[in-house]
Amino acid sequence: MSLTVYGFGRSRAQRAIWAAEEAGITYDYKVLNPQQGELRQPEYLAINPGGKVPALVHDGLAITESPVICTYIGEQAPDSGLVPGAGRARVLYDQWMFFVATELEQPLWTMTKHTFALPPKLRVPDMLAVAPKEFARAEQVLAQGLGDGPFLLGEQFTMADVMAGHTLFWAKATGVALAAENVAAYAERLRARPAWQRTAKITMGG
Ligand SMILES: N[C@@H](CCC(=O)N[C@@H](CS)C(=O)NCC(=O)O)C(=O)O
Repeated sequence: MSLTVYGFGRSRAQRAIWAAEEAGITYDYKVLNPQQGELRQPEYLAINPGGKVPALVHDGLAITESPVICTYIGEQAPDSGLVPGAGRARVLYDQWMFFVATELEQPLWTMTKHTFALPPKLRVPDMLAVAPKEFARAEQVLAQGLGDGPFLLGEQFTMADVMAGHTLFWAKATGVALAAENVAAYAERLRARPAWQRTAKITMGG
């Protein structure tokens, strides 16, 4: 049975689509419209009680949280190397997956929320002074771990690069410049990947 990814345009669901494109697996993409309340419909809440995207359904199993979805997709293509098997490489992979979700992404999410995602009366302007500093600190850690790369785990591209790449594209879209030269070059290297180019077309039409 094929996989179904739920998402919309420029969202974390792009990570799931990018992952599926890298893995070369067959999937359906169901586009939901948040403006029309489609994330809050009972049918969707039964898949993701949080009413967020991405969600993945495969063989009756509903999965949420983009890093977990990327790993699950990579494991459908076990010979791809997209997800390392148990051992040291897997520990480093897990470390980067968590780092992106909890350290690198959070300041960007804070900026997004306090710029437009939250209703105006809940926005706290001071957050916009703190978040870029937090991002810069996390970017330094990424820069140090990446070194000469070309990828986070060295020569092997993995789903950790999907998570990191998408988050760096998000930074650029938010107007946050990448201070570290190796991180900026890494982001452009990832942007040029055919699987990301296809993802951009599928999710944003270009
Ligand atoms: N931790 C979740 C975050 C998911 C998330 O916040 N998704 C946003 C889009 S990027 C969403 O669906 N927002 C709609 C809403 O909050 O109503 C993940 O990484 O998958």
